[in-house]
Amino acid sequence: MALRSALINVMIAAAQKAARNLVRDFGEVENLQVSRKGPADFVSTADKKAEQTLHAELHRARPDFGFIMEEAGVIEGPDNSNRWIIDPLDGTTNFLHGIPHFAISIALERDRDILAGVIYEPIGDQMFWAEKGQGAHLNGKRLRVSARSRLDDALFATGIPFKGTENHEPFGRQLAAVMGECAGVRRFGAAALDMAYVAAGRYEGYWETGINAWDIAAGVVLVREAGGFVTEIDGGRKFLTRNNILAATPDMHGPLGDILRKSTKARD
Ligand code: LIP
Repeated sequence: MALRSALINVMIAAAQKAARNLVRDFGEVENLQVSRKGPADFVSTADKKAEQTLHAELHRARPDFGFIMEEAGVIEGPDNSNRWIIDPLDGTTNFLHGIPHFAISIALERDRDILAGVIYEPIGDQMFWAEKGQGAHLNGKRLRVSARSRLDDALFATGIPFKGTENHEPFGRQLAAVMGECAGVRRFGAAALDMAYVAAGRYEGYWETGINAWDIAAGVVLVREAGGFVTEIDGGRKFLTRNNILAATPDMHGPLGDILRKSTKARD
């Protein structure tokens, strides 16, 4: 069993506390599916409640740290080198539709670098965590990215843009290019879990455009500590602010990036 630092213990305890209500609320969502209005308002309240729990727990443990959260936005703290980056419910659309694939994602950013990350998938009780220099873990098990080295065998994950988001047409070209080269492409609907699955060796890579920092921040340290590479699709390092990401094994990061970049140039 890996020895967890005090920091990781704080993050895990906060995630577990917020998850208890989220799981209860997920049970309610199933009852609300049949109503005409649907469970949308209920889910948005569940999301906010989870965020408030995470904020309260993490603030109590580290009162000086700042926050960036999906619902409440930025809260500055007196210590401006440390901030929590939080998605209280990643995979909201899945949750809303009664699909048990969602997670709580908590990252600690220190001096603009992601130092630690926890991604908790409460239905399957999968606690993914990583800390810089301490490895990536799933519950008690150490994680390594996949060793599959052939594109033909590679399974990738992505996010499909939807109504109200951009990049629909370029995404169509990216998908067409990638699907012709690999064993499959999955869209499971929770970016944090897509990243955690790359760290766990389940996918060889994941890419998405139009993505927010809170969806991917914890996954960055997980993938890196499991031996993978994380960049923007063009290879840049500003994935937390430029809304696009490419996370993959060392063998697949280059080939997947090449395919994605070529498909973007194809129109020009
Ligand atoms: C969602 C992601 C999903 C992505 C969406 C969205 P939310 O996060 O995890 O995979 O495609 O763009 O960002 O809104 O459920 O926290």
